[in-house]
Amino acid sequence: MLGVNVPPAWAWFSELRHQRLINSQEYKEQFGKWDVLELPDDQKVNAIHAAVLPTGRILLIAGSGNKEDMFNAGTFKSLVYDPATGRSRVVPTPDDMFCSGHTFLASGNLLVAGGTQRYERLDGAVTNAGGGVIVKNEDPDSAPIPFPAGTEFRSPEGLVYRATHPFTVEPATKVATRRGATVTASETTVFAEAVEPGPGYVFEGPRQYSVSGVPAADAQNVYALGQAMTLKKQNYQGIEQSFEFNPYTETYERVGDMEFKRWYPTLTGLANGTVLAMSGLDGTGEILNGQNEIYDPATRTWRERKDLTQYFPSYPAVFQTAREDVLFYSGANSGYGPAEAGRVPGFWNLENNILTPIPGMRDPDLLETAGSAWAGPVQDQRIAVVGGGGVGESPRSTARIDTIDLDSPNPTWQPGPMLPEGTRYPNLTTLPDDTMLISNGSRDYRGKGDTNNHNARIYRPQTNTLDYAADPAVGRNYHSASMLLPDGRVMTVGSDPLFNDLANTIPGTFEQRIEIYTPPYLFRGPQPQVSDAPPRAALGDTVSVASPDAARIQSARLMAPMASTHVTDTHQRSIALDMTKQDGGVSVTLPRDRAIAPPGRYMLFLLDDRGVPSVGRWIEVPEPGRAEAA
Ligand SMILES: [Cu+2]
Repeated sequence: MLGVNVPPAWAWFSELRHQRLINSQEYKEQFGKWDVLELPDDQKVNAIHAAVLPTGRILLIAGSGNKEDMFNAGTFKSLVYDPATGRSRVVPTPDDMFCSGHTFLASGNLLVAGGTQRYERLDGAVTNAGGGVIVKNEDPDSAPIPFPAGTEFRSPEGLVYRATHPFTVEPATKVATRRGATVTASETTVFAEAVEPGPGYVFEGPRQYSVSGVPAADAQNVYALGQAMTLKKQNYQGIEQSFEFNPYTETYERVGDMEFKRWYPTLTGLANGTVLAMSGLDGTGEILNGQNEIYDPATRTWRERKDLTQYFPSYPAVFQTAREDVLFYSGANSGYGPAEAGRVPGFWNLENNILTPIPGMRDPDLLETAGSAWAGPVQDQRIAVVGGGGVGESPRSTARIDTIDLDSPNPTWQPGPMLPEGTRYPNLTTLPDDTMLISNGSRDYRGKGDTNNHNARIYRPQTNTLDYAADPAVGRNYHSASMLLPDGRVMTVGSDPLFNDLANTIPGTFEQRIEIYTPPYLFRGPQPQVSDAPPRAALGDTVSVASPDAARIQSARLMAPMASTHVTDTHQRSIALDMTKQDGGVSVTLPRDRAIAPPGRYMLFLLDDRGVPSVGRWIEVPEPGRAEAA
């Protein structure tokens, strides 16, 4: 046995040479360095969601972690990890936030919305016919009616289907008109399945059902409609629950439910501090057909924006632009929805709901599982779209990096450099020196056929060029994330391969190792020190930042903490600050515009003449008008 495990001498020698090379100062200064770390067994989580909290700690959310046995057991996990000490703590997780959406609020809380109501059932695994029904209530004067799981829907033929989950039916809406009033029945979509297995319960075409357990007073007004009950594949289903994770108490606080259940939604923070939730699969596994809703942190409630009806595939990458009422959809998304709908990038005007498409990107049919992010400071208004693959389980992927200047009078896609390989699921991390780390990903769907890309590059938006970076040791594809740490390093987590082997025969195991990248800038010399900085600075303010290294400070950036999942992070941004040197430090001026710097917690970095960043100092940018709270 020993003989089998000892590598041939040349392999050992070349490995030794490789180790000496990648650990040499010259190499690290040019390409950076990766270090793998492993948490104790009881602290390992399937890191599907990752966020940098304003305490400097990292929140990793697994929920059920893409493990159906954990889901069935109701075992949901989150971990808070402190990169400064290496300590971690499992925190109670009240619901299955697996494949939820999230973004940071002005308060520093992380809003987490949606997640998993039910795991998918593949073709052949469905025993009882199932489908969505719409429960209607035509009575505007009834109270909301709660129904338990198991509520029965009976067809005219006497076939019975049961609701798999509880639901609540709202009263109809009544709008006064000149001639009296118009009543619109309320609609609640519910998933139901046949009380018995077998094809006898399958049908296509509309049916009206009676609903069990309706209070006598509402009997005439409540009924259900359905289109089909089938034995076909049943998708994952979403939940409406939402939470704010409080980073100071490290607890989830339940807030108002969304109006729609969502699995794979994107949450985008808007300039005014509210949050827009888009897309996702609903409670029946159907992709939401353009129902978008807004979270108001002041009331902790959601409300549908009925005027905003744009449809997107799941986890769409939608960014707040410098124009307050205009969002930009990069076309990148993460995995559900038909090929022909909602795939073209463009500007979405929230005042009139018009989406102005901006075609012209290379490989426009390879945008699923692409990464996208602001390239350079957000004031440049340049978005980069990196890699991506074909729709669904396609083996196709692209090495494309294209950028677009949203501020140009006629925004058009510009070709950038190509990655070394086709790359689905690239992790994009904006660094304080205005470069972007592009790491990991795989050529094929979920790393099939052993196609993880063990490489990384640093993209320079200013010159539209790509630099080589050291190779990560761990391969990462689907369900992976990266984030900029407060000390200027980058942490990568997760990866959920479909298979573990080249022949695609061994089911994949979730990657639980963490890897930390130390960029070249941290090998060029000591980090400049920040000896004092204000905890708070309002938009337009000029504040003093004390530093014993002021003589060599050349720039200052505010970095929004990352909150990444499914290679989608609409919160990540770098904000350039105007800077002048003064006695014993520098003074920096924040932009005036809340579309550039939405209220929130940021990391303030000072960078020296060699591009070496300080350790980030947390600073609060309060909502306009609330600065005096300091
Ligand atoms: Cu997922």
